[in-house]
Amino acid sequence: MQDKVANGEGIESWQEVTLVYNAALRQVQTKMEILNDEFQHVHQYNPIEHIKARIKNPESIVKKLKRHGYDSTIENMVKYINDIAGIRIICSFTSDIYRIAEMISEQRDIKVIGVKDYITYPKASGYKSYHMIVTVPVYLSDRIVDTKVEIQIRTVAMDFWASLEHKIHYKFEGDAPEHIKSELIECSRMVADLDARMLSLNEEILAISQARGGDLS
Ligand code: 0O2
Repeated sequence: MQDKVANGEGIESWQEVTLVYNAALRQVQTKMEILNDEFQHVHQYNPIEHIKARIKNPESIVKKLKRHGYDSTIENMVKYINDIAGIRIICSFTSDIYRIAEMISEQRDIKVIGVKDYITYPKASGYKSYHMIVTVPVYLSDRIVDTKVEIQIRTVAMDFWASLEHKIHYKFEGDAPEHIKSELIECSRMVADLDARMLSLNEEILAISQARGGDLS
């Protein structure tokens, strides 16, 4: 029987970090694909548009450790950086976000250790997204490593906004001109409005479809 170790304990090199976090990433990605397939089977509808997965590059990890005042050690990476493994789930409608978050938290082998709901409480920049930090058990030959994965769930429109804002943030090293910042805030309002209108349109279409016996075509 393998011993269970907490949060990446025993990881000693960057190679081990990538091995374990890549395994965790693949597990969560596969789980999401299975849930999406099952949802399609039961409800004839896919809540997930697409999924992106990435391992944070070492430079960004070191930068983030520095930002938080920690030395660049493997131990600190594993302990303090929650998004070494990151999955982004993009969906069509805001309602899908909470549906997916609930499905994730109901998975027996996933432990939710933190949630940041930037949809109900957007950031001052206008950023909207639902973040979950979870752990999944990675089964190695001699131990089971509970490994953190950050899951970001957002709509296509929120993702479009966040990608551009991220680019601008990096371009101006976090100090973009005021008119660009306020234009971004205005765009985030438009994104929220678009998401709300698309959701209500979709609900209307579903209601009509149900009234016609399930087929709109
Ligand atoms: P990068 O360059 O994308 O990797 P914590 O996890 O609680 O210790 P953290 O990481 O600040 O602290 O938590 P948070 O707020 O959940 O942010 C995690 C990630 O979400 C960020 O990673 C970004 O990818 C994204 N994010 C957060 N705020 C914003 C924002 O205002 N705009 C955009 N575009 N993305 C955001 P990194 O490592 O900060 O950045």
